[in-house]
Amino acid sequence: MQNKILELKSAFAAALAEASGAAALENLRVEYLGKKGHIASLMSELRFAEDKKAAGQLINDFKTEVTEAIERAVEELRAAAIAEKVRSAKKYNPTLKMHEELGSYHPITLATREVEDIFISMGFTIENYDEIVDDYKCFEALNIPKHHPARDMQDTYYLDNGQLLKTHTSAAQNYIMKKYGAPLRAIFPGRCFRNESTDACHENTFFQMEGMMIDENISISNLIYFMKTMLSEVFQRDVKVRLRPGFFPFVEPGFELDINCEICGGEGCPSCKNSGWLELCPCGMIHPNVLREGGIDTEKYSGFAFGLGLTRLAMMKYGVKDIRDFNSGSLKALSQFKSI
Ligand code: FA5
Repeated sequence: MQNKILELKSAFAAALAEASGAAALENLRVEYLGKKGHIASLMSELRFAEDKKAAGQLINDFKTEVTEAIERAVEELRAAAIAEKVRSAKKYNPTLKMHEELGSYHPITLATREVEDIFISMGFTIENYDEIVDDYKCFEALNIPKHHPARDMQDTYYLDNGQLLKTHTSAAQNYIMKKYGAPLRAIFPGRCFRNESTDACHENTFFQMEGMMIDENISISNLIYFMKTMLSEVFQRDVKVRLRPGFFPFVEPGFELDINCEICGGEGCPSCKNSGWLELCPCGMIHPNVLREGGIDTEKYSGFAFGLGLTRLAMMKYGVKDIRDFNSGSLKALSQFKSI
């Protein structure tokens, strides 16, 4: 029995050294440890052995040896497979150019820059202003006291501390008047927020660009000149616009400047709420109360202001039918614009 075990041991060692691959190891396991394997037949021969106890011990030791050796070989095989996978995997190369395609500018950015360039060429400065403002800046400084019905048109999102997300870029008028005094020419683009339901031409988050010119002898004809220049430069062609009276507590007189819908050519479509016209750029002569609140001498100075709907301008300029596409994050829509 002892000799037989020794023979099997060296046969196993030789077979193990030869076995390459998982299938060979499994065959070896079955050959030695299986129901009809060598260990099982040694056990069945045990009853004929002279020293059953010692022989039994030897068989058990051999069984443990075989079991552990096969387990080790299987584990080595697995580790070698992983190492090979890692070795042959594509290595990260930090110098490699990862994306062939660069992004594109958002159409609002393009429209903003274009309008900015036009006003810079006419001597305006560009101002930046907060998105979170207080009630005074957004309403009271603009001649809209608490409980004024004009507030109903501009519901917004209020913070716990009483501040609010600005509803219009006019919220910076008072700050800029106080900062520069008169004379001044400034434009200030910005994101605006309104708590209202959305449709093809209304968003709850959109962009406006405010413009203000304050100097001696500023009149409505200056206002109309600047509006016309801006629109003909932006569109580079004649676009139909109409001016009609409009009410805003912070201007007197006030106007609504509408653009003929560029999507339907004025026939009426969802983009213009079937009217053929889109409110684009209300404007007017700055109300003396607002000038005074900004520290401007109303005996000497007058001025005009406008609130251009930048997002709507981008709609009309680029033929975007639904304003909600701008905030959609849809790469299909946005990647059509000029790449960086
Ligand atoms: C105002 O916000 C005034 N502050 C504009 C102004 C400035 C008047 C200076 C006089 C002097 P209004 O609420 O109409 O006005 O908005 C101005 C423009 O912003 C609109 O004509 C439109 O083009 C755009 N706009 C307004 N609400 C939305 C909205 N929900 N979604 C997209 N664009 C909007």
